[in-house]
Amino acid sequence: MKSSQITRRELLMQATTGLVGWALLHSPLLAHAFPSRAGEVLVPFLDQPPKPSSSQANLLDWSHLDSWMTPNDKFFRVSHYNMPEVSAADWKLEVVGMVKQPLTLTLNDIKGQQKQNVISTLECSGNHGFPTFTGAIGTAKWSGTPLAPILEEAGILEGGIEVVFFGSDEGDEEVREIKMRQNFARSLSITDAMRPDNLLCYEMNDAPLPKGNGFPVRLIVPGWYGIANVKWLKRIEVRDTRYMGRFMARDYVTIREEKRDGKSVWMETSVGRTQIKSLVAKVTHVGEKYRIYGAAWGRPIKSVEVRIDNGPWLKATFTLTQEAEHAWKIWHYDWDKPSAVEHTVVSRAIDAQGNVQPTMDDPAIAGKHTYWESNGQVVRRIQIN
Ligand SMILES: Nc1nc2c(c(=O)[nH]1)N[C@H]1C(S)=C(S)[C@@H](COP(=O)(O)O)O[C@H]1N2
Ligand SMILES: [Mo]
Repeated sequence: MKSSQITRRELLMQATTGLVGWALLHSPLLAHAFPSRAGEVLVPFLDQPPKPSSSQANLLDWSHLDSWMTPNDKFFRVSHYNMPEVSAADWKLEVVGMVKQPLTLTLNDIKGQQKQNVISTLECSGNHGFPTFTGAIGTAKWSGTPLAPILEEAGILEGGIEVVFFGSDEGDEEVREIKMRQNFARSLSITDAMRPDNLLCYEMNDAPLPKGNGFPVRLIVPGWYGIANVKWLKRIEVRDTRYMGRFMARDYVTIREEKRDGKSVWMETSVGRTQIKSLVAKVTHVGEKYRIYGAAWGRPIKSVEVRIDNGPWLKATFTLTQEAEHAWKIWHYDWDKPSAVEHTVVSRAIDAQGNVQPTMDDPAIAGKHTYWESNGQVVRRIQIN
């Protein structure tokens, strides 16, 4: 049995039957658990947002983050229309439009293709856009077949510029009094669609995709915000014009006021690639030894810095050394003997090119009039006793 085929349940069974050492060496999941310190006690933030309730999209509770990978039952869900009932036996994926050879693929056809995995973080671009929505993020091992060879097999015709991905879920939309019953859809340019790490994904953390996360097949676009990762996929259509449906051109449009020579230029852009981001997830202590834990993601992260009150920026340490280009990095900073008063703690991520996660008053964030792509630094307040 290959380690990658071991399920979480099997792992838990091995853990309880005394094979913990073996499991630690071989398991992708346990090896990624946070190295917590014995007797560690959580220090609650003073500005703790309302506790995420299960009805609220199964949001991540940052202060209880204890693993690199998010278990399926704890993974957030964001769905704009209904939750479609899709039977695996009847499910078919059409690849149509400007292609030489239209395809109709069954689930078995997809599973019969080359299998590929990616461990990547999925974040809703609305995350941190408003106070009660701060846990729409998770990291999973996604498995499926690469999208590019399927598009190559269909053969994109000269003039095709976009690939539109349709889900099975549907809702009512209205534009200029025109009423439409339509499926959820998003598009990618041919270049973006052909990236080798995009997957037609049918497994999440080695289990079939849960119903709420797109069963039986969803698109996974590593490095892009949640919205691009179309669930309950049913049709892929190559087109010779830009697709301008609700989730490309009306919703999930960032409206930003930029200044050019003192004049406002209003930029409206479709949400796409993830932005650089980090945050302080939790603070714990063992006696006087305090530790700040957090995560950083969105771009290839080079370093993370922490700032306490108005002090200097201090270098954080990466807690886990796993390298996965599109997955969050977990970090910590050891905060020795903090004074027994109220403090602020904040982090900032720095990417490989030296770009720094902006503060909330940076024009990139302050000039943004919509809540999407809210990647500004998150300041937390904490009382040390
Ligand atoms: N078909 C379909 N795909 C969808 C959505 C949807 O409503 N319908 N929501 C999108 C949004 S906004 C996000 S953030 C992610 C969330 O993925 P998850 O529910 O698996 O966490 O799915 C995306 N894919
Ligand atoms: Mo989203």
